[in-house]
Amino acid sequence: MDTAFETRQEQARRSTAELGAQALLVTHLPNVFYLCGFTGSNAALLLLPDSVHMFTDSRYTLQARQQAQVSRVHIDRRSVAEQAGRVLRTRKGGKPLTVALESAHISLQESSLLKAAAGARTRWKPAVGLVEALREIKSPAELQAIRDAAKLGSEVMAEAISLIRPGVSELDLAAEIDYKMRRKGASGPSFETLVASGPRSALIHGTPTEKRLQKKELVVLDLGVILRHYCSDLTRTVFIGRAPSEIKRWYKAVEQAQQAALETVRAGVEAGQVDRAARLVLDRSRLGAYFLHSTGHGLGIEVHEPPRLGKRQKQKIRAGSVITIEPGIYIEGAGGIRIEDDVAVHATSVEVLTSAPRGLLEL
Ligand SMILES: [Mn+2]
Repeated sequence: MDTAFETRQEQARRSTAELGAQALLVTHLPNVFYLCGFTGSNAALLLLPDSVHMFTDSRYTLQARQQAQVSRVHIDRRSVAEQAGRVLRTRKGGKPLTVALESAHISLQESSLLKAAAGARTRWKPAVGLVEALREIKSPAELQAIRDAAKLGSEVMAEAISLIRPGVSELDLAAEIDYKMRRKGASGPSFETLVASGPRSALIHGTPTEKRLQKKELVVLDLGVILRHYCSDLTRTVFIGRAPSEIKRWYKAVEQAQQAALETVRAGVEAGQVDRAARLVLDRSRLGAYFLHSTGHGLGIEVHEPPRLGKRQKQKIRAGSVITIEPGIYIEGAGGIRIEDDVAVHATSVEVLTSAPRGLLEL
């Protein structure tokens, strides 16, 4: 077995024991991938004290054999939860077993099937964020994948900005962005590419429409790529034409808020402190009321994963984590401005992974 997966499975067993359980049922696909390398769209992983079982269906017979670093792959028509329940029911030994279950990642129906199939000899304990906590600390290979994804995303951003001109539709621009990332080797976008122009830029998740870009408008581009299974996430805001002084003032405030957060983030600092550093700058510019989301989030196999950089988050930023720093303001009728970069937090330093220019671009 690949030692990276062996190590992760051992760590997951340790966290499971700390929870007071002897086994872990993993139903969140990014966690299945993290623990055994399988990338199929239907799977569950059962980590028992001395074996690891993965459940999927016949579409993945060959792929599971190639990818899954487990003791045994089960291919069956039944749902993966039911399959896991049956393995638990038929296991040897008479003692009851407590199984930690990813309760945030199983449907009510699957959960009923699982519990019925496992029978009374199995007890259940909710496990929330157990594997995610392990995923927070990236290995050198994981960090390199995110670094490369961030570099690729930055290149795509530079090319996308060069395509901005009046008359181009948001959908056209988004399609070019997605095409370019694939041509550069990405397996796809890490989330639906956002292009939002004019008043639409005030929509925090402004999915592209047929609206055409016009002179004297803000344009927010938010894009991310998946490369070797790891995500990047990058946002830039540009103005078409010479920006009025009010837009310049707003932009400067967001830029300074991001700078303040970047100067605050380091290993051991409370996540909330990073958020508050950005918020304080916007509050002082009387723009705090327009900053409607948290300052950032973890980045890895998923584009949004722990830690969350919200104002009340007491959790400490850990060395080895990769996070986004992305303050923004959204003013109804006028538009929105967001600047987002990805950073890797090392023991004694912080590395900015994205490289597109941060200042206001007036095109
Ligand atoms: Mn983001």
